[in-house]
Amino acid sequence: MRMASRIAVIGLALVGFVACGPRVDAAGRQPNIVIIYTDDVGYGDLSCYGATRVKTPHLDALAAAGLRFTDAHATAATCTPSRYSLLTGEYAFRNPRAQILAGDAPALIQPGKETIAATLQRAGYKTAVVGKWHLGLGNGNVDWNKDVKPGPLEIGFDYSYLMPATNDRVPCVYLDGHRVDNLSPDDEPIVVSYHKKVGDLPTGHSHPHLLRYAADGQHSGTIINRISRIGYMDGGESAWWTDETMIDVWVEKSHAFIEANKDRPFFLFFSLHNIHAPLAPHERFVKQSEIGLRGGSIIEMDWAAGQIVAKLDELGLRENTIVIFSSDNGPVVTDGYQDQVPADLKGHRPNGPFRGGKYLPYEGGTRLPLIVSWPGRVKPGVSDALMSQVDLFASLAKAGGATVPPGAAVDSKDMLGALLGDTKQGRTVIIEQAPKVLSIRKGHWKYIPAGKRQGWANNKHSHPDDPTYVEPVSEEAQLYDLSKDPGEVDNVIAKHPKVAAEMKALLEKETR
Ligand code: NG6
Ligand code: CA
Repeated sequence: MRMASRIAVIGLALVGFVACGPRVDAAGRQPNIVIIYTDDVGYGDLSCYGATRVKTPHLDALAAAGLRFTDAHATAATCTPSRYSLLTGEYAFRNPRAQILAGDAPALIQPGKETIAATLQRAGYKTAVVGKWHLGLGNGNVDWNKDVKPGPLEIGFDYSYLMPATNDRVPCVYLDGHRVDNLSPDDEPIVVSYHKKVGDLPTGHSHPHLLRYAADGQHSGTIINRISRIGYMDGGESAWWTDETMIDVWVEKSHAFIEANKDRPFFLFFSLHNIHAPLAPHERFVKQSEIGLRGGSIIEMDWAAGQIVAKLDELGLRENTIVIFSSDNGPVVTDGYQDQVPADLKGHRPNGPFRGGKYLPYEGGTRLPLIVSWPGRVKPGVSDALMSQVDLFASLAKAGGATVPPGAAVDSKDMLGALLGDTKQGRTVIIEQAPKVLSIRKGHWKYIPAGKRQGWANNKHSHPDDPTYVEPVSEEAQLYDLSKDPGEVDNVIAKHPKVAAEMKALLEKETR
């Protein structure tokens, strides 16, 4: 064979390998996988998604070098259900316990239930979760002074360093594996209750003058770091977190995990507390914000994402690492604290062009940023494929050369082709879960069934000028044509009764 044609043949073989061969690089390695998962970040909160009042240069760079999705969804408009779906590949509405959990709730994903971490672990990955958990721990009656289990280590993670629930819930301590980190023998024992006050620590109810900002009744439990939380705790003072330095802790733990595993495939679930209330970003980020604390938390989150990418670059791992950025549910402007956020927005629209946000059945509740970067593999661009986080399980398993065991991840479809930009064809149908209502998308149609209460009540304290606020207008069924009306203002159900009937039947079939 002549040299030129031999090169052509090798070239063609390489193209074929990249397009449809195993998901390994030229050296035969499985790609590392990093999911950067944020809390309550909306579609409009990143500058690469149109924000102008706040800049997210690190995520913009990730998007410019990768794929940016415009119709990608969390499975739910709240945290625990979305996280459950992401990790198990199962729609959360199938599990009645998969609702926003208290900070002392038992483990929602019990040992034996398959997770994406376990699947990748069996395929040779080292696996870690760093950051927010909010999927329950233990089996009820957790003693926070002893081993707290089962938790992530029992369902496929080799390493975990966690905030047990949310930043607005006790216990306000870090959990390193099974143990509360930094606990001192001199500390009073940690006690946690969601039913009654325990110990003598001041609460938002009894000592409102100690607070940096006022809170609603629900968020007026124990005060830690001048912020009152949901629930009550006592003891463990050496172990209390400081909200302002939490980001540095997460980044440091993630860096250490990446460094320790740089020579083998790893999966890191980097689960940020940003930008969930209470907002307490570090002063160095607040200083950069034009739109107050919420902007500061976005800038902090962007910095943290940049730190992970920089570590991959530094170690020469970037080419062979899939980095995925997304959020667990849509944005909320007032979520328990009087932190000046509504007044500080200055025209910023956390939900971009969409209606509603967190807790709501509208697109703002689940349509979120999704960025996928894999420099060795993904061609930069923008994709309008309809995507759901429930499919990350099957897709990433495939990318990592792992096998999904039979009966696991029942709702997860292999969407790797769409995720990597080989095709613009995503799902045809997704379910969007808001508290008390399941809606359905098929192509450009969106159907919200009639219902008593469609989940609006949770943002009733919101400011009427809040762009994510939705009047609890209608208990009627709603049909929207998103191709003409992405903002879901024009209910066209009367004009399209046949489409509505089909969507209703499909919703019932898919959620049975
Ligand atoms: C709600 C809390 C809200 C927030 C949410 C969880 C009240 C009135 N509201 O119950 O403040 O903590 O739970 O947010 O308590 S999530 O992003 O983790 O789903
Ligand atoms: Ca959330």
